[in-house]
Amino acid sequence: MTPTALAAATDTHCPYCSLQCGMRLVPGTDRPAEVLERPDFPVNRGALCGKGRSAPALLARDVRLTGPLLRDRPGGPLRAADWPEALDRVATGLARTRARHGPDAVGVFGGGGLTNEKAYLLGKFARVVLGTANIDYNGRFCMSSAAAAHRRAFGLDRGLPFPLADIPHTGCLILVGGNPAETMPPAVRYFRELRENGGKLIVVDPRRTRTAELADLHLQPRPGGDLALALGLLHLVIADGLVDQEFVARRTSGFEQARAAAMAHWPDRVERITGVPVHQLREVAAMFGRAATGMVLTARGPEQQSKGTDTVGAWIDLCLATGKAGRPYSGYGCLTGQGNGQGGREHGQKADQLPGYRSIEDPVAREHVAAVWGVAPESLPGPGRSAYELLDGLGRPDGVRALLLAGSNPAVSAPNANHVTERLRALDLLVVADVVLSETARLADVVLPVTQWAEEDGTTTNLEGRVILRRRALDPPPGVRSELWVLGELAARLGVSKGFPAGAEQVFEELRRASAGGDADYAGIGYERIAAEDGVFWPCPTPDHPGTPRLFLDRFATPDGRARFAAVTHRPAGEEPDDDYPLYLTTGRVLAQYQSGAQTRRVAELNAAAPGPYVELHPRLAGRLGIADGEPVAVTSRRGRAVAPARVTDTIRPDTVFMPFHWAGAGRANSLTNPALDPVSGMPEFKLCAVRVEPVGVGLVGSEPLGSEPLGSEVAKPEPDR
Ligand SMILES: Nc1nc2c(c(=O)[nH]1)N[C@H]1C(S)=C(S)[C@@H](COP(=O)(O)OP(=O)(O)OC[C@H]3O[C@@H](n4cnc5c(=O)[nH]c(N)nc54)[C@H](O)[C@@H]3O)O[C@H]1N2
Ligand SMILES: Nc1nc2c(c(=O)[nH]1)N[C@H]1C(S)=C(S)[C@@H](COP(=O)(O)OP(=O)(O)OC[C@H]3O[C@@H](n4cnc5c(=O)[nH]c(N)nc54)[C@H](O)[C@@H]3O)O[C@H]1N2
Ligand code: SF4
Ligand SMILES: [Mo]
Repeated sequence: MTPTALAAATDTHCPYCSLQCGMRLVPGTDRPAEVLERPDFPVNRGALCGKGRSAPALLARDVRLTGPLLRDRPGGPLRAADWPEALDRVATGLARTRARHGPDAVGVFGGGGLTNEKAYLLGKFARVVLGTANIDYNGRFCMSSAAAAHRRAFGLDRGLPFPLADIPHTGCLILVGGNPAETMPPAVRYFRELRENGGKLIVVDPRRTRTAELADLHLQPRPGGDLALALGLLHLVIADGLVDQEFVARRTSGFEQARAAAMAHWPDRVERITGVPVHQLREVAAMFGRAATGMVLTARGPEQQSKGTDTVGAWIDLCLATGKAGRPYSGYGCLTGQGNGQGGREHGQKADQLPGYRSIEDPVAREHVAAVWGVAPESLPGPGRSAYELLDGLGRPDGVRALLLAGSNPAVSAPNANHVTERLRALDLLVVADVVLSETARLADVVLPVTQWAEEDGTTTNLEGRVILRRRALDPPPGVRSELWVLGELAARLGVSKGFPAGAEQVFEELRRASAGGDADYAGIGYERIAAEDGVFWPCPTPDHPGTPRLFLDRFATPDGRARFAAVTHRPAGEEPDDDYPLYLTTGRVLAQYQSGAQTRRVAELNAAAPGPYVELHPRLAGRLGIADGEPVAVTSRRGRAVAPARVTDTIRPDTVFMPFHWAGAGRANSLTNPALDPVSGMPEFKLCAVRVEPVGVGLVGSEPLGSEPLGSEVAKPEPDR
């Protein structure tokens, strides 16, 4: 049986990445819905990747949760329950923990895939109903270093300060640690058009990716080399007289300190640190420094490091020194990742934040938001722990003991995942709201099945800062509820009967007021307007304001209007290779799988395209280790071990191995990763740790421990359709 589809075609957006490609859904024949192109939507102009095209498979009942699940005793099986029982159990459990251990012993973990409405209400629920400081979300693992650097330099964090459509018009673009050919395929068009227009594209990646293949020049540094690389380029543009003195004097502050720091990063030294030859450094410095306009874009490569914030700061410095910011077709930008990776970081599911990208420590912000929420400013908690710190503390005397988790699957996606799984198991109460029975949901005491993308209205904010509208296209299965409704029911059971409406537009109307006057000001944005205008760029303070596709053209968002240089210097990673663990491991994505794989591993055609984990290694390394292509290899770090087939390829550096992180079990990359945190952003070091690689005798594979997932047998069949 398929869900009831509304008769007409519905214009909406993809459930996955931050491009939020426009698509049209129509009732399906052998699927709940069919996807049609929507050529009129400007971001993707009809193009979709295979994930977007196959997304309706997620709506089928055989892959998803259709009713609440409960565990009656620790270690017992999950069984079907009805909503009143499940909600009572959650409310009682949260209240009991709060009464025994205080409000901060109750925690919330959200996700950057949640709509603005869900993220906003989750933040309000944590602060108003639970009174806890401890709410954070998976965006901490995503773009938090770029966000921190953005705020430090420009006083404001919006991933891209310009629309993607500006990219083809810049003179020289350096893309640092991003692989959009696999992670945002429809966006590749903008990079191709840039080259067709005569602009230069430079890609920085330890692997020669499909994206690097498109570039005029590919720099292939060691993982973690990005900070030194940026400083080396800054050194060269200064030495070669390519600094835009007039721009630096008029629109920036702090250049002298940054210059002094860069001078310690002379070309030979940078070559030694990064492995990038001096002649390439000179070539890039000249190309970028001499171009009339230029952009630097970073993605997770340089950001997911324990020095991610400083690294992004150094790349911003390069833009500022050469006058390539705050001007048309120039600037620094971050390619945000998740479907609502931008909006999800603005409206209060972050530990230190209130809606509108306000600081929870700012008395004026507290007063404004408290007034919208009808509570006393003093009742709002202060800042809580960042994502990994929160997970690391689960079940400990001073940590969170009851956790409500929505929109993330940390048992697969968190760093040091063996340890995180152990902490999740140590909780007194774990409540997971999800669409599918993810690896994390399998660990839960209560699983709440929620509506997804095509089944509900809601807004997301794409990587450009464009607020867009997803329209409900079909009815969810009867046992499934929106988390807006769930939060309202829980609030009522916990004594707060007002302020948690189940209607998305009603929540958005309140979000508009809560964000008014903040950095991310949505006050002038309404559902009808979004639909009429193909999205509206924030800040947009009033209904007659046109929105802001381009930021910083007149001034930066700092108090004095000047962009701030970051005076930073190279430092090693949290862990560097040594005799015991002689290789770098880096991790990332493949085209056909998404994130922890909770959704895409349930889609047959995506699984066919990317069936399982693998370890990419260079032929020279493979030869030295006696490993043949396709043979199982064991990768060991100080934290754990993973086993997956070798993929031998000369596209990777010989000192580095790569694993995608989309799978659970023996091939889980995060069994290995290092939770060394960036001191400013709290970002863990997903992009490098030290490992040892060995062949595994074929006979031994079956006896490998299955990582986090011995639980399948414990889970009773989900409740049948009602
Ligand atoms: N198919 C697919 N698309 C996705 C996602 C997905 O899971 N699957 N997820 C979405 C999300 S949430 C995000 S955040 C984005 C991520 O989008 P990207 O940042 O493009 O993806 P990654 O593969 O994580 O990393 C990009 C590149 O960084 C390189 N890299 C590794 N270490 C380093 C380093 O030290 N320095 C440099 N310069 N580069 C390095 C890797 O080799 C990789 O090619 O993708 C979004 N789109
Ligand atoms: N080694 C390594 N690890 C990484 C990374 C890396 O590059 N390397 N990248 C990191 C990055 S950038 C990210 S963004 C994270 C992502 O990793 P996760 O946070 O695990 O993200 P997803 O796998 O997208 O999990 C989202 C979950 O929410 C569910 N879901 C979908 N829609 C809804 C909804 O509306 N409501 C609710 N309640 N649930 C919903 C999905 O079914 C899924 O189970 O992984 C991080 N981990
Ligand atoms: S690029 Fe991203 S938004 Fe577009 S179809 Fe693919 S996953 Fe969806
Ligand atoms: Mo991400």
